[in-house]
Amino acid sequence: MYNIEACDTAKQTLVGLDGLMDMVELKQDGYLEDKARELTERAVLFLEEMVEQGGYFAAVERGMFVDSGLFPERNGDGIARKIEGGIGAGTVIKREPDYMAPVTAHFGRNNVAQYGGDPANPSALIGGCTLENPEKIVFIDELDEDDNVYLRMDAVKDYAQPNAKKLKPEMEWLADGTVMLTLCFPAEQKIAEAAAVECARRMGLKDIAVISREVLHRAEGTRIELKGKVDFDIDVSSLVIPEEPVLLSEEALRAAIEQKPMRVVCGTIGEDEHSVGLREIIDIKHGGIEKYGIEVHYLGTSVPPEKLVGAAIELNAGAILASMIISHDDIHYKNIARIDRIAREMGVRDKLIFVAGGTQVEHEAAKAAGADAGFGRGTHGNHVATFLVQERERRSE
Ligand code: B12
Repeated sequence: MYNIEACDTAKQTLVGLDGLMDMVELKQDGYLEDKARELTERAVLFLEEMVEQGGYFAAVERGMFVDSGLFPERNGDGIARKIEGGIGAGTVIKREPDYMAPVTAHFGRNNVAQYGGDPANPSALIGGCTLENPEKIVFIDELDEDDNVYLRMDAVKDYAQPNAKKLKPEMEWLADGTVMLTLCFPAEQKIAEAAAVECARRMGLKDIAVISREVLHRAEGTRIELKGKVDFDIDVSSLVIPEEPVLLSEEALRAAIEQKPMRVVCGTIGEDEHSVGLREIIDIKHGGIEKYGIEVHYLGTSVPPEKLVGAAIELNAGAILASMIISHDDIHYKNIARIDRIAREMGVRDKLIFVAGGTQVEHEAAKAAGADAGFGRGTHGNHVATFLVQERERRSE
């Protein structure tokens, strides 16, 4: 769980580096090209010397590895380990002559003959091993009356899926109640850390522990990640879960557009370069609205609100679709209001269906800001196509 953010960042970078090789070129000459052959020769020399010295372990003992010299030059700073020393020394034990292993899966000599066993069926000597008779396995957990698998599962049975009636956040174990918080303070690290712990305490978290502390630029401050526990449950039946929208069928959508074609203009707005979400909504290959015959004019990314409305007028479009993923300083809702205002000033607001969308766009808030509808995470092309067709119908009534 704690690594999800790291994976997201890696994914974000990967997506962001799309087309990298169109801009960056791997050099065909220069250091790597010149040295590749020479390094291979040095590696061969290195291996030859290892053999001369008596093999891998002898080479390790003599500190041949991690020496910073360019082999065969040596700087004497390699890491050396004694063949007979270290944590593993003395842990490999020679078998006693009377050693016996009467198990089926045993590789090598089972040594059962000395006890009257049959080497072709070694486990027969003990009436079959635990692979053949799993019921012979005695689980350690069951031997511990106070702490075993069944007791642990019983303690959290109300939270276990499927159909758990209660929920608790978790990071480590089922229903451990652990939550993670990221806090940033314009303060030096010690102060920031203490402030973060105090915040978590006031938020009611228990067992608070700081996970990481990252000093940003001095002018910015310190970012703290911490974990803590909540001691309450969420009763699933008390949650307000939005109802699934009723969607028009694919045939109904196609028929509506065929009967009365629709043209839309769209883009990501302001300074927003996040285009993946909008492409999902429009592109035919993602099941976007093009699929139903809607004519889409994609204006690209970071489109100024004026340009979006202007293009809608110029193309005589029936709707504008604006994507806004970035939400700092509520810029998404501010841009919705801007588009609405410009469309009003240009006298076309009532002719245009205005749909806004983005990860943090909420339907009611988008409507309050001036859009006709707002679509958030998990939206698909058919949600938007259904709204467009139904809204057009409603307006013509
Ligand atoms: C990929 C990505 C990028 C890529 C974008 C590549 C591209 N061509 O799109 C790159 C690397 C360029 C990028 C840059 C930045 N990013 Co970024 N990025 C992401 C990331 C990882 C995924 C976004 C994504 O593609 N989601 C998948 C799509 C399918 O989902 P979606 O966007 O929500 O879209 C769905 C719905 O929202 C809806 N929808 C979306 N648009 C529309 C429009 C309409 C009309 C409708 C109806 C529906 C709709 O339908 C879609 C399908 O279901 C998110 C983190 C995350 N996990 O979400 C951060 C994230 C969005 N990025 C973020 C930030 C801060 C940035 C940068 C500012 C980072 C920086 N300091 O440089 C820059 C901004 C660049 C800019 N000027 O826009 C923040 C935004 C925080 C916030 N609160 O605003 C996020 C949340 C990461 C984070 N946790 O901090 N990013």
